[in-house]
Amino acid sequence: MATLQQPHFDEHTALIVVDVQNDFADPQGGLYVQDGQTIIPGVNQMVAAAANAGSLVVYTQDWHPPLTPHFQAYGGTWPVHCVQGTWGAAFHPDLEVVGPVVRKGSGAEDGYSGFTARDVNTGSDRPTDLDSTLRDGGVEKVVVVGLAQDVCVKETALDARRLGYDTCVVLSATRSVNLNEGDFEAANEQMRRSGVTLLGDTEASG
Ligand code: VGL
Ligand code: ZN
Repeated sequence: MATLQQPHFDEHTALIVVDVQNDFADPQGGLYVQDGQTIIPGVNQMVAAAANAGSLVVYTQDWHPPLTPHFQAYGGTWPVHCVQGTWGAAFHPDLEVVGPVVRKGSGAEDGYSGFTARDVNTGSDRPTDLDSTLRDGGVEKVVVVGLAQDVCVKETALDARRLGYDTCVVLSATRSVNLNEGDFEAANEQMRRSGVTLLGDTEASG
């Protein structure tokens, strides 16, 4: 039985919706995350709750060039996904989009976290607009949901902690890729150790 644990939203809190795009959330997507589409009603409920409470709602969008070392064909880890301007990179049509969008991974980088872009050749990080968008909005606390729990949700939550935000992930509104067995549990452990609060039903996200 899924427990419904809703985070608290107020004007110092932001909801970060990570990569709810067709390639991750549609079974026909290039990097479909098992059951990815099933989080969307819960995410939309949180979007509504956040908007009602005056919380900023920010979206990240994985946004790759067709040729990137992020993809298997060019030395990376992943099948082709979220190529700029394609159907797969578009937000899932059921997702309520009511706030600013931060695109990531658009250069020669992995771009897992919504806060940073990492160049895969040099390993150096540069910031996206996300941190300044939150700071300009007076945000101190972030709630992170979306896809995938063990990749971009995790990296975004870890960066949020590193940057000093009180950070919570609602696991029932995430799903994991599980490239390797146990990635879901390992991601939870890493987030917990870094001071990220985990809410929601963990079983439903395995
Ligand atoms: C993601 C793998 C590659 C994600 C993005 O959004 O979690 N995963 N690129
Ligand atoms: Zn990607």
